[in-house]
Amino acid sequence: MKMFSNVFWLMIAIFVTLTINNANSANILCLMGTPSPSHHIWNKSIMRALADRGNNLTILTVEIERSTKNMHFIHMENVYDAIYEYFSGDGNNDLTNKHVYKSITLLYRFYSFVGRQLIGTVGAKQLLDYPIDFKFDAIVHDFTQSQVLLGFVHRFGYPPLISVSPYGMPPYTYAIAQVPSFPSYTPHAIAAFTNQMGFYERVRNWSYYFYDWVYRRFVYMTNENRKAKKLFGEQLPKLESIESMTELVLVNIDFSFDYPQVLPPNVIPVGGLQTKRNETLDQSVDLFLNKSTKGAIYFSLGTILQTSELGDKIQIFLEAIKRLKEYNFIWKLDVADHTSVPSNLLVKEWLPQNRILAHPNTKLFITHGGRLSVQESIWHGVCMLGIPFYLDQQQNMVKVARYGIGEYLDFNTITTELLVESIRNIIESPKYTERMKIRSELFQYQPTHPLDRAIFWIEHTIHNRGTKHLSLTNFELNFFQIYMLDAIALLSLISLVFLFTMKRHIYFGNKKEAEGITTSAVAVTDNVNKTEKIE
Ligand SMILES: *[C@@H]1O[C@H](CO)[C@@H](O)[C@H](O)[C@H]1NC(C)=O
Ligand SMILES: *[C@@H]1O[C@H](CO)[C@@H](O)[C@H](O)[C@H]1NC(C)=O
Ligand SMILES: *[C@@H]1O[C@H](CO)[C@@H](O)[C@H](O)[C@H]1NC(C)=O
Ligand SMILES: *[C@@H]1O[C@H](CO)[C@@H](O)[C@H](O)[C@H]1NC(C)=O
Ligand SMILES: CC(=O)N[C@H]1CO[C@H](CO)[C@@H](O)[C@@H]1O
Repeated sequence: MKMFSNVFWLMIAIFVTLTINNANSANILCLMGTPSPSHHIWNKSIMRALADRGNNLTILTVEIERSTKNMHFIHMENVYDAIYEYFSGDGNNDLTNKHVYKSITLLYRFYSFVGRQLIGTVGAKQLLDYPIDFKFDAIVHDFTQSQVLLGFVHRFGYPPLISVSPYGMPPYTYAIAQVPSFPSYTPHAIAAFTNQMGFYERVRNWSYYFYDWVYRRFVYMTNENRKAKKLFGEQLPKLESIESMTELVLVNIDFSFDYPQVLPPNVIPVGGLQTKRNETLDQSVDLFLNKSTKGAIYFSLGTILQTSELGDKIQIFLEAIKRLKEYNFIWKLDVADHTSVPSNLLVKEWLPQNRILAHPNTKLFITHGGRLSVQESIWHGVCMLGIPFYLDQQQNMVKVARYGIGEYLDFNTITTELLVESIRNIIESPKYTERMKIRSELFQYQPTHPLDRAIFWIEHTIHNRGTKHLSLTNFELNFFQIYMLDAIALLSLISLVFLFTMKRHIYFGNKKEAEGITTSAVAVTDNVNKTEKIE
């Protein structure tokens, strides 16, 4: 009998474990169409964590990755090649443009170009040819761009849609989650404003948002719809209506660095989730970091910029490094010729950035000011010297300088003297480090790590499939309704009418006293006259 009950309980336990495992393992489709290796790092953190928890991931991506047990990659081929060609053309596509309207236009043109590449790939066709009854429990879409891929939401019968963006919180997040947008508080990502804007800047910022909205809605999305229909068929609903079905939006912001703003309950800030990624630090690199007595400086201009774009300026950097003998430099650089590097410099094509920034001897990060880099730097409390190139990098560095946790230089006017002086200044004056410590604590002092939060909310959404109980887009409101402009207009009208009649009423009262004189104006003068007469 004892034996029997043991077996019984064992079977119950096995049964329960199996069911729990089942509940945990969902089939998730990830649509990752943004060609940017740094984005890759960000969403890979999410995808790896989801896979580790037993979910089965199908990942449509432009990156080349080897599939593992729970991560099945479908590669959209040759997208990077096409992009390099696109940018190496006549310079018309150059995203380093400083003019905001032009930058916004160029960015959407670029997105559109990428969209065209994506739908032509074998990878996209392969996913399209999945068995007709293949079921996904959720779709995770990188909504930074690649709106054409939203056709897959329709193709797979509308499982819950989860939108993620490593690119902070793009202005078009409002389009998918009806985020109340107050351009008065939140400068456009590309504009180098701070959040305390004067009247003129507010007007300009507002016009950036408006331009962004008009361009996206009437040019970009129209094109994307046309492309998507080519791949998914004419019966595909509008991509705008598909994207607004989003149940959950994970945005790469954190208020320790990003300006505070109002968010609907289904828009979750998970900024900095990539800081939890698992990297291995070479022993030689570790040793090099340890060797310098005064500290090490990490130098990386991101994953997109090619060394060739630095041109002759590379000498300026090398000279500065030579002069700063007391520090060891580690430079992430995709160049093979390491012959003429100074002895205090280590050059590598790839480096585990997160680990290096976490190293106790790292004193400064010379960065292009990309969002992910800035976040990692703050998380690990390393001050920054920025050399911003394009897109949001400028704004990020303006913010860094404003918070007093670093400085930035203009690449075009950079000199060895400037570099040496700025580096010394930041490392040697304690105020930068002190303020950075405060920011870093603000960032880290959270109930959960941002990655755990992201995973929690994804699983929460899959679990409560289809309830959309956190989503403001349950109510279809237009711009005027959201900002109550219609109500304000009506109330203003009523108030005006009321004031007007009140005025008449007052005059009417006078009129009575004035014994039947018709126009109030006359009545008033008349009254005055009368008073005078009486006196
Ligand atoms: C992560 O996102 C980036 C940008 O959206 C994308 O290019 C990349 O393919 C994604 N990573 C994976 C593993 O799919
Ligand atoms: C996991 O995903 C792969 C790739 O989409 C698919 O072939 C496989 O059938 C899935 N496994 C389960 C158990 O659904
Ligand atoms: C990190 O990587 C190491 C070595 O690759 C591995 O042993 C460890 O389990 C990993 N940790 C996590 C949390 O994935
Ligand atoms: C470098 O220093 C750190 C702590 O300061 C230590 O944990 C690590 O083992 C050292 N690495 C080497 C290769 O000496
Ligand atoms: C306060 C602020 O950031 N002002 C900026 C407004 O925009 C112009 C042009 O983009 C900048 O030059 C100002 O610095």
